[in-house]
Amino acid sequence: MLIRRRRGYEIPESQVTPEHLVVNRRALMGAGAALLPSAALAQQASGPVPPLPEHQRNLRYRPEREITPEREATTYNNFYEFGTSKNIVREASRMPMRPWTIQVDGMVAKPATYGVDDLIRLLPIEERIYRLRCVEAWAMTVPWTGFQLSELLKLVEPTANARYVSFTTAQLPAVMPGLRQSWYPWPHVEGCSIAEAMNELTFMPVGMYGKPLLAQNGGPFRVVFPWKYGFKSGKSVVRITLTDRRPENFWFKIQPSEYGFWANVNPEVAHPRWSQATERLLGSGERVPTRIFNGYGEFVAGLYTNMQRERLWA
Ligand SMILES: Nc1nc2c(c(=O)[nH]1)N[C@H]1C(S)=C(S)[C@@H](COP(=O)(O)O)O[C@H]1N2
Ligand SMILES: [Mo]
Repeated sequence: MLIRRRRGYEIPESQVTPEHLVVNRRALMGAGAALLPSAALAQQASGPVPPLPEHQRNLRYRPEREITPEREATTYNNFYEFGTSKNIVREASRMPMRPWTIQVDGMVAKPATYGVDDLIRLLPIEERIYRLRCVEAWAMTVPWTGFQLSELLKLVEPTANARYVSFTTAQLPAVMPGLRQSWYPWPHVEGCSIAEAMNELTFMPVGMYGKPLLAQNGGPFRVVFPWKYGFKSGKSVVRITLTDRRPENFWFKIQPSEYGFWANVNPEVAHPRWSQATERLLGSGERVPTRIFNGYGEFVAGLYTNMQRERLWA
């Protein structure tokens, strides 16, 4: 069912993936000595993670690319709480995944705290294959299992004054060595407008490749906005808050000139330090053209009409 085709523009991988922040990398090296070796971190017990219930693939969201090999998607990760390298699997594997609760609060009629397994039981889960485009210009195509955020929001009933949704991710100092890098504005908070949250594409994965979501990919529960740069897709979410104020997101606080609130993918708007015209596919290493809204314009372009004065692209 996957569409496989050869592309005329295939070129050998030659470009090194740029890093988010040259400045902070330097700061990091200076502070490296202050980091404890991970073996010294307290280990925490995790309850068992049940397998995912039976579910179907939703064919409405066409990958238009080969699925990234599972091994690549689960071993090349961006998760600063565990470290700034792309190789954080070992650190992430120490994160306790059960019990895991998600608090949904703010401007809602029925605030609630759910166990992740309760949500998996309560809401219709399905598989969707989405492309994910990191602002650093690498990309992957992943079969996520989860539910639409709009289904969860229906349970809590947002009030009429709710205009934004913020996602707060886990802050577990005992297992997250990255939190000791105190110049980062922890916890990782991301946000979107209520219209974006209600859009059918906004997805809350609890699984990947048919299995429960691994810690390094944001297990047990994350958000994915496939039309935005990857930094908007917060991992290991513990709280979802409806608000009337635009949330200040993590990367915006670090470098507002490079990482805006909307952060929609656009090949024609370069990052201040590199082009966004093409992207490197994890696995094959192939370089392919980037598409506006990461190829999801038919679903989301309408969200941004009459917003020309906003900085929509990154
Ligand atoms: N909590 C948290 N969420 C995060 C990040 C992070 O460092 N911390 N990195 C983001 C970035 S920059 C990207 S590209 C994606 C990467 O997701 P992946 O490792 O599953 O590919 O997660 C996003 N979510
Ligand atoms: Mo990213």
